[in-house]
Amino acid sequence: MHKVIVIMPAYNAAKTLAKTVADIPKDCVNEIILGDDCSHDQTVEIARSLGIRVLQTPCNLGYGGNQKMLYREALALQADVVVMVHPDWQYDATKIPQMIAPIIKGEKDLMMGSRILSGAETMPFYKFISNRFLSWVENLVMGLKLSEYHSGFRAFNAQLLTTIRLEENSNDFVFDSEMLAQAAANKFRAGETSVPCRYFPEASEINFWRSTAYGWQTLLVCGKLLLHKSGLIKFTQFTPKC
Ligand SMILES: Nc1nc2c(ncn2[C@@H]2O[C@H](COP(=O)(O)OP(=O)(O)O)[C@@H](O)[C@H]2O)c(=O)[nH]1
Ligand SMILES: [Mg+2]
Repeated sequence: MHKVIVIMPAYNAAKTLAKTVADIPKDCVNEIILGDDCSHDQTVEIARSLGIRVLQTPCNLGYGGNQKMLYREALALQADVVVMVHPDWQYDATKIPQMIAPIIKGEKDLMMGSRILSGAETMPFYKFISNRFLSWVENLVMGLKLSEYHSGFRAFNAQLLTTIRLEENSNDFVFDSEMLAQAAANKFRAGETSVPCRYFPEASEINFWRSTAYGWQTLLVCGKLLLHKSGLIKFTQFTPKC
């Protein structure tokens, strides 16, 4: 039996957390862990009332810092598969069985829930265009053959999570891009499944300027990976843990 743990990096997710947790199919998930990054709302109280495990960052670390804490905890709990989903109810968590099936069968090491495959009709236009452009660059550099690299719904096996150097990544949003670059550098097998995405007022949406910074930082990660792969400059961030 595979142990499946769902992790949710949360920041002010009080309005959407219960709906996200309700959608998680409990029959194929062993544990749900919420990481709270010093939210100003009732996220922690609601998580506790839902009976899920709650971790709290000592101070506001950022989205990547929160995820580092969560992957560490999931691995300490002997997870075989870790599913990361945003707690803002944007991604359809009922799709967890489709996300983890190729990992459990041993065919893939990581799976992405793709909004592009599901049509992305609801995605704001500027996000759609930048997502398409960045994903095109990332396919050229990382070669994971994914329709998108920016989904907030991902699944990984424990071997990948114990091989890549998560601790060397940013504590900010670009953590997600760095993780995929590390997976590519270490030749892990990636797959994807179509996941509908919702855009609605209570969902968490990083603003235009933070999205722009994330885009540039993602391009920088691609540049670093190109240098690393060419052998011109080796970055330990992309090497496996021994
Ligand atoms: N630590 C931290 N987490 C955040 C912050 N803003 C958003 N998040 C979390 O990161 C996830 C992704 O951000 P979000 O705004 O939803 O970006 P989107 O993927 O473009 O919708 C959210 O679901 C939140 O849980 C923040 O300022 N700090
Ligand atoms: Mg969101």
